Amino acid sequence: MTRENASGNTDDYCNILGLEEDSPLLREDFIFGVATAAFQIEGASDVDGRVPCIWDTFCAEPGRVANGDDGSRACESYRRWEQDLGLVQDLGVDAYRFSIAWPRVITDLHGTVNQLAMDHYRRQLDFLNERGIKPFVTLYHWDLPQYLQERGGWLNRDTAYAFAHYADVVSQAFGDRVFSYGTLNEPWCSAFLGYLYGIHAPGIRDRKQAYQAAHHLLLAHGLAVPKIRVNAPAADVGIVLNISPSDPLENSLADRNACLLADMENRDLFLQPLLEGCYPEPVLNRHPESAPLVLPGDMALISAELDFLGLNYYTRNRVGAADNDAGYVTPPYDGADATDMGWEIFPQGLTRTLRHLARHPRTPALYVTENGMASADRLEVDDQGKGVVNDNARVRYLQRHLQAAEVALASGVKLRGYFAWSLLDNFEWAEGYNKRFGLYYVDYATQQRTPKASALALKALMQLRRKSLTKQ
Ligand code: IFM
Repeated sequence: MTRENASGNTDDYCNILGLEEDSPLLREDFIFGVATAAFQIEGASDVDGRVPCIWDTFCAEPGRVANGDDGSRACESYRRWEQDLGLVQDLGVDAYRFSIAWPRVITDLHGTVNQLAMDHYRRQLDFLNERGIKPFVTLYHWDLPQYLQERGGWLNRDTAYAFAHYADVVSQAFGDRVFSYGTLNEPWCSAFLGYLYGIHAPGIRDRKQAYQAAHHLLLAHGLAVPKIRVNAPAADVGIVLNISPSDPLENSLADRNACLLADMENRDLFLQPLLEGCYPEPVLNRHPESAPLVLPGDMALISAELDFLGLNYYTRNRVGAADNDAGYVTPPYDGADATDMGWEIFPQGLTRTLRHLARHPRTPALYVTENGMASADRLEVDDQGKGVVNDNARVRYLQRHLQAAEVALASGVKLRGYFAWSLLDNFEWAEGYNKRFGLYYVDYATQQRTPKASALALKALMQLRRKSLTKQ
């Protein structure tokens, strides 16, 4: 194993992701994949009739995004899609999770469908299906069309109906070409980072608006599910949540109670409506003035049966009691084992969260739909003049989280798959292009992609799995 000088030969990486040949993660039916999102990779923000989205607007506002970066170019993946899907194929994974850009597909308030965009995504789906790679499509990964924001965005109930129309159009056209439809990616981020903390588009800071946005996002999901089921009866339908478990800053009663509050607000405000058709009472009781307007029938729609729940897992939260509006604080992590985002590396939290989810009788099959880390990767040149990126910390991160997933699976959790975030370095929202999460390094000046050690390690793991499966 020549880790110091990545040669690009996957034999050198034979099993550095550390799974034994008989690991349940290496069984044939366990799905490995990589994930991306449209706004983060596509660029081409004004090509083929795409209209602006809230992130185009947000990026144009001074001080919102690091270095004033925007998504107009990103990884140019709209144009280079064939090359990028080739990278997915080369990794040898089973699935590719990517999002469709709503502002490409539906271009105005009347619901007009843009055929050029539909053709583009159909080509991608055909490419994947022809090569036996399962397409996991996310319908909403934060790129709300600006024309809807001008009508109030997620504060306007009509946005939920507009989403259902968009989901109907996409699922009618693509049907079972899609293996799995995820309605929303991380509605917590859309509602809380967008409307409570103001660090994502549309940049608002207001708890009442955040809770209302959360309800309309969940309603959008609930309205879309039956449409997708009719149009794509063989496809799976689900939703993706980001969950970071909470641990007390100090082992005091006050901090332990603060953790309960934090988990209820950040996790249960999204999970409980989906699984039980109601919002967590303690959250509404603490913030009665912020309770969302819920109309009769909404909760039944939101809690319809799902085929899967996706978990995006990165870190845990350290939580302390506070005399503020929320009742708790989550101070930045100051330990040495942090990623480039400043997030603590805490694989045990993945096992814990999967087990927590699995305990609920209505929890459907689970996937880890995102897991990965940002690191300050450097592109180097080896003796043969070849580009190499020794992202050893990421390899170790993936290894530890795969092992944590394996522990959960072995203890009976219905975990069906694992997706690494992300295929490529890309636009990391308010952090712009500063933070690199990719398995492939992107040189943004030349748009050249270089496999990092982590890509070679995943590829080697997929080869090992194929070998052990053919032996059986
Ligand atoms: O890049 C994001 C992604 O869009 C959603 N989940 C978390 C990732 C890392 O921050």
